[in-house]
Amino acid sequence: MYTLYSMQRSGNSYKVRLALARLGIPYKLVEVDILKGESRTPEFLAKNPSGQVPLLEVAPERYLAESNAILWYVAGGSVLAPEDRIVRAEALQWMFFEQHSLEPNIGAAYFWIALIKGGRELQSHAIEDWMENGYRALGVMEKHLARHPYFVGPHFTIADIALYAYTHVAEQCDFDLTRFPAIRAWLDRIQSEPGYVTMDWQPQPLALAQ
Ligand SMILES: N[C@@H](CCC(=O)N[C@@H](CS)C(=O)NCC(=O)O)C(=O)O
Repeated sequence: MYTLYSMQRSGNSYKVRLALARLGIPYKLVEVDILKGESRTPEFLAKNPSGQVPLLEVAPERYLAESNAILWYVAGGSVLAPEDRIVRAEALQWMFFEQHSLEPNIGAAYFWIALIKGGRELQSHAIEDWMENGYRALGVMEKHLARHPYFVGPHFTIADIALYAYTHVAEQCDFDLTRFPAIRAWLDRIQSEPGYVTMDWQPQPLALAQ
């Protein structure tokens, strides 16, 4: 059984919980509080030298980091992971976009504004850039979603999961989504997907690590 090292309020960790829930894959969940430095202990760094969650133990002592790589691994062979060469490349295109245009801006704003007490004041110099670049990323997504129901092909895939994680909390960190109707409709579509779970959801207690 997989062991997922995750933090409940981390969007990157939520991607993996959402995919595992949708696929009905059981796993052990280990909560790592990055705010208490739990991802920077020698024990954790031995598992993931980047000192970050999510981290998936795929087999004893074999660890996989990077949320989007984990999504490809857990969803491999399922309907969530496109196999057709061009569709797969399109999924990768959006997942790279998520990592370089969305997560560093909306993810950073979410972390400092929604999770860290006093974070808004501490990061006042950076917030303007995050807002400007975050809105630019939302604009790109809006254009695509105005013409397509999902990011890749006609179905929900891991590309949607990757982009959903931080977009669905954007309003918690000052982004106004009222001017992005296609994004809002897509958020609603994802929430009505079978197996959808919220960011607060955890697997059944039996699956929780001791
Ligand atoms: N590119 C990585 C980013 C992972 C990441 O930034 N994780 C954050 C939580 S969302 C973390 O663990 N931060 C703790 C730290 O850097 O010390 C991914 O997609 O998994």
